[in-house]
Amino acid sequence: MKDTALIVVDMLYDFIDGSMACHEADKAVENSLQFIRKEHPSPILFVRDHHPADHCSFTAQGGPWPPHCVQGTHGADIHEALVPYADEDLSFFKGEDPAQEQYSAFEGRNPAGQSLSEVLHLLEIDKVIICGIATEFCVRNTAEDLLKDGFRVSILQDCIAYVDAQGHKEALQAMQEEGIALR
Ligand code: VGL
Ligand code: ZN
Repeated sequence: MKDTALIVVDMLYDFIDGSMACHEADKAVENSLQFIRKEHPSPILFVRDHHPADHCSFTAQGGPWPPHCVQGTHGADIHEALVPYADEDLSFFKGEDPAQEQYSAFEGRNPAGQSLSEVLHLLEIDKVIICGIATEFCVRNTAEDLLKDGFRVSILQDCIAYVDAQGHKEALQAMQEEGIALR
């Protein structure tokens, strides 16, 4: 697969079996691994929710979510089966500002301070495939930002997990209508 990148969104323990365990997360991880082993996508970029303990999206601060993906905790770690594929330079951390919600990977930065868009352009990528968690939030916002930025975007339907079944269905339908391919 040339010129095509795989983007793995928030396959982190809190979204898999932790404080925000999402529906079908185990299946999404397993199927993503199978896809990687079979198709050898390159590069693979990882998006990581990475909150300070007092983040505004947490209920104690009046936000909608339980504490999750707190920096330095197990819940913020990438699933161990995917770790061998994760490169620091290709990992984009989001939600680090305590005062800002960031669902899109476009708002994240790698350790060198580069954005996802910047790195994809440097690597001359024009097609992206997305898997990860959660369909309605980070996956959708990331996919839509990529589309707006001119990438051809597809989502691996069996490799995504979600907060709410209805929300998941509606998000997939909306994304398809916008021109995001489901495969
Ligand atoms: C997400 C809820 C809270 C996501 C992040 O990445 O989809 N959802 N924080
Ligand atoms: Zn979050």
